[in-house]
Amino acid sequence: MATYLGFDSSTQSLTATVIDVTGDQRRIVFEHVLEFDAAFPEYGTSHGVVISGDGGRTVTAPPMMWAAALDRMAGILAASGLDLTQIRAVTGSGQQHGSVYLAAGAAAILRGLDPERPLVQQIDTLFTRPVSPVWMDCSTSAECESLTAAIGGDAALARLTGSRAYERFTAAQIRKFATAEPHAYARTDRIHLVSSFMASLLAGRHAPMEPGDASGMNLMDLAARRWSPAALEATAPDLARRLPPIHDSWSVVSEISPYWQRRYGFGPAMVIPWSGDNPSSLVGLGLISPGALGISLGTSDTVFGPIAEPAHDPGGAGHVFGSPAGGYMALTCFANGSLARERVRDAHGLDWDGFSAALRRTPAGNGGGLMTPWFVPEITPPVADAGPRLRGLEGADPSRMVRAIVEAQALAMRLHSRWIAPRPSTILATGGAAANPDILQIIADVFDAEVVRGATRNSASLGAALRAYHAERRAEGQLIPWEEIVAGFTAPDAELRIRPNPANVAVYAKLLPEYEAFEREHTGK
Ligand code: ADP
Ligand code: XUL
Repeated sequence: MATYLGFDSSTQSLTATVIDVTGDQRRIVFEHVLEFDAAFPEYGTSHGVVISGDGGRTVTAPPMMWAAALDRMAGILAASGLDLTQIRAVTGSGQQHGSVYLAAGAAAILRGLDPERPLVQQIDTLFTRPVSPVWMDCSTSAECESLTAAIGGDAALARLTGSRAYERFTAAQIRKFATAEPHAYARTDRIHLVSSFMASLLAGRHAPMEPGDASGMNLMDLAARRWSPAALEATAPDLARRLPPIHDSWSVVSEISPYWQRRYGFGPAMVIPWSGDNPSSLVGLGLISPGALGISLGTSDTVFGPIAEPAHDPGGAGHVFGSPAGGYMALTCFANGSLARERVRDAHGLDWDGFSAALRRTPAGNGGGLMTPWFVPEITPPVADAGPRLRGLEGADPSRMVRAIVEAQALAMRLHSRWIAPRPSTILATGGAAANPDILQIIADVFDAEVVRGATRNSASLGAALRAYHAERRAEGQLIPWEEIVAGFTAPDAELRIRPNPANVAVYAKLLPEYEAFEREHTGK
């Protein structure tokens, strides 16, 4: 048997996927999701994070919880009946941008983990900072300004690193920590991303980063795929020695450490560097050739696609990352994704069926009513001052409010993804809310494109399992083209193919410039 394991340590959950590629066999043989809030109530998270009292700007999560989840998931895998000795390679993806701060003793602790005791009992001295700032944090505007000034402006920083400065990106977060807690920073020996932290736990040593997730830091020279000395210098003192090296996405870190082999029965599987959740979804959706477009409706909503050259968003609102399949990917991220939809759903006492019924009951265009979906500070376009803005919806009934949020999100996605793919003919949807065909219909109508859904909603962990397969074969001297790697796994769900409705397409073609003007009116840009 030849099986490969992929994880996705996302905002709200840890997912594991095992694929079997024995002979002509190509199937998913294990898929399991652990929701952080429900499985680990002792960490006190809500939707996987802890939001501070400063207007929701500081958002963190306990890295210990992610480690506990990895340990628990390994136990579930061991109890599943799968033969873990047959897993040849393992990798994963993490929510992007979040950072984990480790002390000098970390390498010895990782190396010496005792298989007789749970992971969390052994790693409490690992951290110099008990919390990790995550992608929802937007408390670092001052740090962004100083980084931008040091590099010579938004355009210069975007040319160098793939993005202008963003609050959630790791450079600004590291700078804030180094300034606010200089003693803890001084004690910090290694700064990991969520992805490279999780890979380090599996490898029993400090794992490298790879270009897919390292490009979400404002620290990597995108063209050279190595740390930019100028960006490091502008961020924090002595940063170079605190960052892991950047290795190819398909390199081999090491064998999975004795802890996992002895405690759970893994064989000597190769650990491959973990990537970010969006780069991993790119692979898990089979988005290999430029022109293809994916939409992930997870905690955040993201629109992304592979691109051949590291082009930049002329509007300055998007990012260019390295693709873990080689080349580059373009991405636009919206903070107000699933949680904003849930806000509207809950405000009107609905469940998802009720939410969907409201979408079916109301006409495209919502009778001219418009909303901006900014329940929390927004990334795209940048809006610091949270609160949805309304036009023609004062006193509207719940159904129109439901339609307003989904239309606003879809219009914003279209508006801010034109630089990636101006007229996509097909969109691959994934993430929790891709379960909802009525939401997907509005996306199809706004983009005038067919929307299909990945065969699994867990495209990031499937992407990781596929990356493990690719890397292990490559390490054994067999270079399999990506089209072949993903074949049989990423064909869209045959049951669901949502075609745009021409009448609605016409309504949204007219509404798009109106929404653009409405957004501008409220952002002043
Ligand atoms: P992440 O990977 O960011 O942790 P997921 O992709 O797992 O998040 O998506 C979780 C979200 O999916 C939940 O917050 C929920 O709002 C949303 N969701 C689940 N089912 C539905 C549905 N039927 N309609 C709309 N949204 C849904
Ligand atoms: C992407 C982003 C989010 C996180 C969490 O830039 O911030 O999509 O990766 O999913």
